[in-house]
Amino acid sequence: MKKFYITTPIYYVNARPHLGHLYTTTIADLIARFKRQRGFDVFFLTGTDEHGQKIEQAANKRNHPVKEHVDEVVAEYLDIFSRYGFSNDHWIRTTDDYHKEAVQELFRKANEAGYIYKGYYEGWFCVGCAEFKEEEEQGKAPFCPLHDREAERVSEESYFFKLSAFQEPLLKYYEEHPEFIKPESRRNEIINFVSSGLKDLSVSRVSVKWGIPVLDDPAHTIYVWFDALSNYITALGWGNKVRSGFDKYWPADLQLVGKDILRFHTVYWPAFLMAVGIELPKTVYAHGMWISGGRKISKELGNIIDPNILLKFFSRDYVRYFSAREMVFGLDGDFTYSALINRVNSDLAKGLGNLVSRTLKMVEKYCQSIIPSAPKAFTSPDASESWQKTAQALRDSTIELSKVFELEFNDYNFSRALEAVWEIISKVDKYISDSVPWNLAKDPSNKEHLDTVLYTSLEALRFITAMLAPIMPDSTLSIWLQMGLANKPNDINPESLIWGELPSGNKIGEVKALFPNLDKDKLMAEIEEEKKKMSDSNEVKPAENTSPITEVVAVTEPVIETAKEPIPELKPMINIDDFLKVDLRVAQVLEAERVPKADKLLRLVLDAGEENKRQILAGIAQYYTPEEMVGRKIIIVANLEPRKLRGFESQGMLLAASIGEAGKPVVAGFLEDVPNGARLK
Ligand code: ME8
Repeated sequence: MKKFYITTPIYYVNARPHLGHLYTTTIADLIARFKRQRGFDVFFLTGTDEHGQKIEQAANKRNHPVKEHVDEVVAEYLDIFSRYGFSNDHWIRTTDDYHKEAVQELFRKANEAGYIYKGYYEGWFCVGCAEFKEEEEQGKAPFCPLHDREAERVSEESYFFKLSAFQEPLLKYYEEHPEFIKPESRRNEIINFVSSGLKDLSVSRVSVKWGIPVLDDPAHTIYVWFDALSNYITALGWGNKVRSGFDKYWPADLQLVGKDILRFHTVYWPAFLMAVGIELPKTVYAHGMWISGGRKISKELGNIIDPNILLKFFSRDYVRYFSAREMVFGLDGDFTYSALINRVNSDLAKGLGNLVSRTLKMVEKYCQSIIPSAPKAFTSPDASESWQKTAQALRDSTIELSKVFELEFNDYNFSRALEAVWEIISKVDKYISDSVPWNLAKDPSNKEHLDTVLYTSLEALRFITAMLAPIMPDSTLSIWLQMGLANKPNDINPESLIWGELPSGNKIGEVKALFPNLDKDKLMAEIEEEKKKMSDSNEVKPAENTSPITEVVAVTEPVIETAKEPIPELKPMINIDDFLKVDLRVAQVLEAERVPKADKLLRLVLDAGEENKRQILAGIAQYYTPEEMVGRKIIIVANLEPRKLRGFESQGMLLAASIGEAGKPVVAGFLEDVPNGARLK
């Protein structure tokens, strides 16, 4: 049996879970179910990252003992995740004894192999990122745009990991294993980062008490990322006897991460593994970020979307479907409740739900709830009536599109995979409407034709339902039961479905409405009300507002920061010809980096659909990290005369809203996917 080991990041317990954590776990769950359905022996791991200064600080702010604090937040994660019905095989906590023991062993082995030495660290540390930061201006604390604050000065004795020794081996590995970092744009970003040089990494802290002590030198606690990354092997029993499965499941087949933590997973993590001679994971895939009000949804920025609210108003299948369909995997996506409601109404209520109910109701009405026998169109070589040909054409395109679904899903293009399924749905809908079965039913001599229409539609529905099972496990099970089918759609491998094997003679189950149309205005008002209630009575308050880690607050949607600002004066009128001179284009950020000695500038390398890449310099570095920008689709003025800034040529200009007196930029983008190079007019 083929195995598939899939992991999510383990989440920090400094604050409550939010949509972002739910998203990565949802996508991992879709993939785990998809693989299980296709016969893989899957191991799906998720869990919590519980050590380090950030957690210690969050507990202190609440005046809670740290262990009590982490237990409370973990309980909340477990509660939410179980209500979402995730199918993970294990939940790792880095405070579990087996994990601690194994991390010490990994540290010891890396030391034994000569990759760890003792030294003195003098520099800057961002507690939010749990990352040491480069000093950009001498003596000045680097500013972390992700956490909206300055890094802290650290000077203490520390163990160092010889990361510098891995620059060449890593570059060689990336070269030889192009599938190691996905998507491609991120791979380039990491290759550039590593090519520009790697410094040794401080991997212990004496000033942080909440961590795993170094064996034989317990004054030092192990750096939280060394501790956290190891979870992917300790959960399988590496370095301990409590867990098992390392020989069976390692190396991981897919490690899903948000793009915010890709560097840790594709530079530090493989270097740690290389140091102790453990095989590297096959693929690390970085997905994009959910954005709200123009910024990444994050507990630090206080613009989170609460999974409790989602689950109160939307079924988990809705959230799963929306996660897979709305966000182009790998790119950022804007989250709004309004878009979620629109998706449910258009794709589920009007689309899938309507097709299921109209088909089954006809079987109820015209066939006394019994599935008709397989028509000649599919059993006899000489079925040559035009309506038989139409049924065969629908069969062929269903089979064709289910292959597209497989290919796209296997490539993690979930939205495109779902588009293929919805293409089948609209074809079946059209087929039913064009065949006018309610007219056929008026004349008994049309029985064979009528049965063909119903059987063909049901058969397409069987294919659709099996394909959608990993994405919407609850609704597909319900459709399956309504169709009177045995087994569960989860247990059916869609690749082995054979058209025409829908068992005839079966009685269909009770026909129930699956996806009632949502009353948007009413629902939006109720959500607003609930958000207010939740922010008034937040039970678990892992971090308080005074903390540098801002407390979780529900946001009104979208956050319009400009609401109370004076609107800038209108510029003099131009005519359409003036406007048409400006060539605005869609471009995707392939690479992004800070410009040395320029606080405000990011250098962006863009794909604007042209033969050559473009480079532009954008004054957004105080508000956007390079990681946040890579992968985003932006709008540029493509025909602006090039100019030189800090020694680099800028070949165009990025469009952004300018907010407040400080002119804070909010980069313009799109809610839908758009091709690079498309013109705006
Ligand atoms: O980084 N959109 O934990 P974390 C989509 N403990 N996904 C998001 C998101 C958003 N706006 N915000 C968060 C840590 N995520 C470390 C990881 S792994 C060894 C240690 C998701 O609680 C996304 O997967 O900050 C991101 O990488 C992760 O949550 C960060 O979670």
